[in-house]
Amino acid sequence: MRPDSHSPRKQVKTHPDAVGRRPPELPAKMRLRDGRVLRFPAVMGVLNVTPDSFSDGGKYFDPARAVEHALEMEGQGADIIDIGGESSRPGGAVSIAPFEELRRIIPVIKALAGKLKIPISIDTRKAAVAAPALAAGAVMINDVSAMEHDPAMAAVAARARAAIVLMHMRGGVEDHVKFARYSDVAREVIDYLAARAAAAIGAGIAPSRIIVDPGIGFAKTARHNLALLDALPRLAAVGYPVLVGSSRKSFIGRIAGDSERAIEFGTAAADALAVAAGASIVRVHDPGAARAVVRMVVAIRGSSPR
Ligand code: PMM
Repeated sequence: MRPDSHSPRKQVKTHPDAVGRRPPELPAKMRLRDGRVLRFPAVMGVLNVTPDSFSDGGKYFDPARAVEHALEMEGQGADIIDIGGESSRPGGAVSIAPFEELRRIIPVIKALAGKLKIPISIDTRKAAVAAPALAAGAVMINDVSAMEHDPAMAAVAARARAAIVLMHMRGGVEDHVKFARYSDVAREVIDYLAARAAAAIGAGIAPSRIIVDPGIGFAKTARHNLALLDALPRLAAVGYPVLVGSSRKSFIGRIAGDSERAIEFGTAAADALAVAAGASIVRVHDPGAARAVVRMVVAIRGSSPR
């Protein structure tokens, strides 16, 4: 048996510069508030407990199905599960009240907190949803509004010592499509995220718990998404772990082809280049594929003599 054939996860070492352009000063891991450690590059599995998300809307709206799917994603190699109760589907998302969002996600988080070995992230823009989700077992907040939608979010994150994803978008989840106008999209997004990270630190959130995300598909055309993916090394150089969510988004279908298979391979290609360019987390619908992608990138980047 080849020495590396039985335990690939253990065998892959993330030397500080083992992933090529990944800036050496970027953290190789994040310690979460419950003491668990999230090692980078990490795979975040998407669990949309919604009737209307764009790629899996309705599939996991039933709590039992949602729990089953999260466990399935853990088995496929996810390092973290991101649970969302409100869709942000471009051009048609409907904002919902916090009580409805809570009704969708709390039973799922409670059921999973005792079953999953990996951490749970809550995808919400609302402090009134984030706080009960953290109390139910989540350890990370994924806020697609970078804490701008709800001014109370920063205090909730700081008090709970939760990790927080600050994502770039313009407008709200209902109407961001019409704000896709930039003169230099990479510069504007990078400056925005640096400013939001500074605001988070000002509100008492530890720098070591901040993750930034260029918001692929949110107030972005296909051209903007590509420019941002190409500029990831510059975003990573700001110094915070970068999360990238390209998975199955419409620009991939437009470029790679719109068959299921083309979208799957297009997603894998985008994720591979993102990890090679310094992304610390890829947010995906197919953690099995993303796990293989991450292993390959880490192995290739770590193989060159330096
Ligand atoms: N994309 C979606 C929802 N939440 N959160 C972050 N941090 N980054 C993303 O790119 C992102 C997100 C929309 O995609 P989905 O409907 O497949 O969840």
